[in-house]
Amino acid sequence: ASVVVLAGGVGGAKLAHGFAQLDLGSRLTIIVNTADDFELYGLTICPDLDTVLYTLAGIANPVTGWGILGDTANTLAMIGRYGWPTWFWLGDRDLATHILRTERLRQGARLTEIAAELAAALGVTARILPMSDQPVRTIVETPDGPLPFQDYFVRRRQRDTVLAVHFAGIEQARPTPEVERALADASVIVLAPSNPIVSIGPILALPGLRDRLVDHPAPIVAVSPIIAGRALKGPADRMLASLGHEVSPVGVARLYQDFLDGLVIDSADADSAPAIEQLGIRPLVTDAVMHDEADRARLARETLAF
Ligand code: GDP
Ligand code: FO1
Ligand code: CA
Repeated sequence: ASVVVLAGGVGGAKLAHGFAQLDLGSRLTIIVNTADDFELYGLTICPDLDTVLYTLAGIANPVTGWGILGDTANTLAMIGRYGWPTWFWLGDRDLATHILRTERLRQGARLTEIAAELAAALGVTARILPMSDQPVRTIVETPDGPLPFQDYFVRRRQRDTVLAVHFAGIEQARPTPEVERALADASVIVLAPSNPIVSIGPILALPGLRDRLVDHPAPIVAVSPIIAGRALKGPADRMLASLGHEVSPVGVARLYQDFLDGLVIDSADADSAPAIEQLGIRPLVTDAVMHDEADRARLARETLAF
């Protein structure tokens, strides 16, 4: 089987790591959101790509889910001494990734090639594909005006009410040839339990991509990031609510209704199963919380079997 996982950062990386433990080798492809990417100190930073990379390489910080285990922040401290803003925590080792990525982009390499080089160097056999080689940037509309995604998420700590979300550059962006080929060859497509609006949303918004899923012959299964009316981490629950969606697996199912065959939900949401079936989507009720590495592999295995 060739498995394609669509993912954002921390939540997506956890399930992707579960699939990586199933020994699929290069038959596992993870298509990663790049709309969180941004530029800081002249460097191109790709948080979701790096989160997936570090998680699969086994060097992710287990507490935050992002960044590198045991990283230090001497560079950032010096940047602060120069009086520059330091609200985005960049570790010294993590900075190596951003420096080399930025240099390779300057040389004319595609983000896809760079992701492959970094993954190979860290011994990752799964294919980590940016959703696009063209820049897409999430903009969050708030009562105080539009905010670039990381300003909303990190600098302002997701405190602003989200009135709307749009993806700057999405009309000019394209799924990469590698993404197109992976989707065409997929025998199963999994939507990781990532934020439906700002992690999965940009991938689905790429021109033509959603239609590919609607027409796809393979089963398409999602894992709900919403459990018992809440996101396990981050603003997905508040974001869904303020954008007028039901904060439940049923609300998630509705967002993917036009192409989704199955939805994995937590036992805490077993009462949502009939409403999901009513939408023409098969529910699988199981333990959808990934506490440790064994949970990740178990959830991946159950999702694949489903
Ligand atoms: P980000 O890019 O770092 O914000 O991460 P993602 O968008 O990939 O994932 C965020 C989502 O992951 C949140 O909405 C969480 O509810 C969800 N999440 C995190 N851990 C788990 C888990 O163990 N199980 C499930 N089902 N969802 C999870
Ligand atoms: N998230 C934070 O909440 N605070 C940070 O300072 C922060 C730094 C950071 C550095 C590198 C990286 O790859 C990710 C980082 N993240 C940080 C996580 C990331 O920006 C967000 O989790 C996602 O983009 C939100 O979807
Ligand atoms: Ca993200």
